[in-house]
Amino acid sequence: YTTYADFDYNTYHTFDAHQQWQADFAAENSDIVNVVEYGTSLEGRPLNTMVIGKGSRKMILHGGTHAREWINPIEMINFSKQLVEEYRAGGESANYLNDLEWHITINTNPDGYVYSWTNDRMWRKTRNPDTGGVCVGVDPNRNWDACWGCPGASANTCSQTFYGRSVFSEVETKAAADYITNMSGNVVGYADVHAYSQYWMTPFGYKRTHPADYDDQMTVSNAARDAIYGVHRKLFATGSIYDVIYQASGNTADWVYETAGVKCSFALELRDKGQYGFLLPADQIQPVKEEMWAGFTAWADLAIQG
Ligand code: ING
Ligand code: ZN
Repeated sequence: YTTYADFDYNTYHTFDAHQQWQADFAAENSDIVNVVEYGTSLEGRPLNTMVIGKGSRKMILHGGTHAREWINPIEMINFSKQLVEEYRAGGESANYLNDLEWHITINTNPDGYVYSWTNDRMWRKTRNPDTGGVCVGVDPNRNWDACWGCPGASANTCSQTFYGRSVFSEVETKAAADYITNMSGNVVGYADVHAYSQYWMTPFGYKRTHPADYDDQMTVSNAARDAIYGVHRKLFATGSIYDVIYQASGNTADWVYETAGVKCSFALELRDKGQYGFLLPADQIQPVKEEMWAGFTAWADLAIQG
């Protein structure tokens, strides 16, 4: 990391660089950006989130849940930066910060992300060694209290979808859940941002049944899909996690919908469709930024309207 002014938004960065960028971004924009610490990872790294904007309706974005999905954290950075730039420009898009308050976490799983840089580029899970089995790490997207341990997750510690020794065994998932629970109402939107496959998905993942709010969720999903498609003609599939991918129990989006009561809770999968997969070339960071700005703001437009 050199300086904030020299930060390269079109390449991938280490966790420490993300943290330094975030601190500088907040310092440069202290009227509208705050960093809130909500916990500490198992290996002692900060769990923190940027709080951006001054509206009463709150939107939450989680990046970096799975370590190897490097596109997600850098797009949280790019989206946050653009929100503030548009606010400063003072046009119509300034309303994304006037009318909403965004809680954006760059890396919800810092230990995993660091490990994907230092040891194993394909690492997905947390780095918890206390699994009760031979392998390290719990899938943070199977560890939540949403039919935890049901079909669609694994009891095998070596599995990529190992659900953990107990529900919320991971300090990273427990701290994130507590943070959401403690947010004083008015959370109108949530997205857990993953890669890859190009999906904009609703609950549920743990069961085939659609949520009571499915029609409203699909209105948002399809608006976002159409907006994304309009930018670079990348087609995102919409529907429930169960219908679009497979049964996945204990996942974050289901818990945020069912337990935290956030009506528009989504799970996204960014580019691509598998050509590069987790190793998405850095020259796609900019086009992904452009199309996800369109998708997120199509959603925000509906959230502002209520
Ligand atoms: N795939 C997701 C996984 O955790 C998913 C699919 C996303 C399931 C969101 C449930 C909720 O298996 C990746 N690539 O992470
Ligand atoms: Zn993922």
